[in-house]
Parts: sequence; structure tokens; C-alpha cells
Amino acid sequence: MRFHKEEIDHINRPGRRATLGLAMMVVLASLASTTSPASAVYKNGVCESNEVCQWDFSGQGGSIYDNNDGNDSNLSNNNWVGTANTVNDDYSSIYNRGANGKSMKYYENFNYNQFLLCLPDNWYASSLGSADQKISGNQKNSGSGC
Ligand SMILES: [Ca+2]
Ligand SMILES: [Ca+2]
Ligand SMILES: [Ca+2]
Repeated sequence: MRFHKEEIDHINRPGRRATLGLAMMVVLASLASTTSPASAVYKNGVCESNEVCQWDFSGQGGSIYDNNDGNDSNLSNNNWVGTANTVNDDYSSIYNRGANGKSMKYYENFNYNQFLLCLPDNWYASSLGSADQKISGNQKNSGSGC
């Protein structure tokens, strides 16, 4: 009888371990699936979904700045990707691809001073007209409208 019980314990124990191991694998897998879906890589030079992108020239030309810093009151400390040149007063085309339904407001001066233009989510401006090479700050709007 006693031998029989030990044998059962011996058989059960690996089974429990296997169950625990499986549970841990599931946890790891679910962690991996929440962190690995194809998501935007900021400042990789590619304008992806969930980013707000700006270019040095009109029509998405020249250097690019792709990021998701929807609120930045001072663009003088942000550089074109792969360069040491500030984006301040240099934007010539912009694409709001990542404000999740929110519009983006752009300003001529630091600290959200002197409003220039507003761009709804998923809108692209191939040229900026009178706002060309003036933008010094951008702010994510609280609503979708402009
Ligand atoms: Ca990117
Ligand atoms: Ca900045
Ligand atoms: Ca400016």
C-alpha cells in the first residue's frame, strides 16, 4: 500500500511541474504578444501609424522627424533623424498619423505661443504656405476638430 502511494506521488509530481511549466509559458507568451505587435519605431526615418511626422521640404522631401511627442513646446532641442540639425523653424510638410482622432496644433513660437495651423488626425499637409519654416512647437488637441 505504502509503495503504491509513493508511486502515485512520483507520477503526480512531474505532472504538477508540467502544468506549472505550461502556465508560465502562457504568461510569457501573453507578455510577448502585448509587447511585440508591429508598432511604430520613433525616429527611424519612416513615417508609421501612431506617429506625427514632419519633413524638411514640401511633399515629404528631405530630412524627416518621425515621433509621437504630441506635446512639445520647444522644438529647438529636436533634430532631424540622423542629423545634428534642429527641426525648429524648419518644417515644410507634416503628417498627423498618430494622434488617435485628435488634431494637432502647431505654433510659431515656443510655449504654444502664436498659433499657426491645425491638422486633423490622419491628415497630411504637403506644403505649409505662410507657416512654412516657422513652426517652433506642436500640441495634441483635446478634441478631433480644428
Ligand atoms: Ca517611425
Ligand atoms: Ca522639444
Ligand atoms: Ca518659429
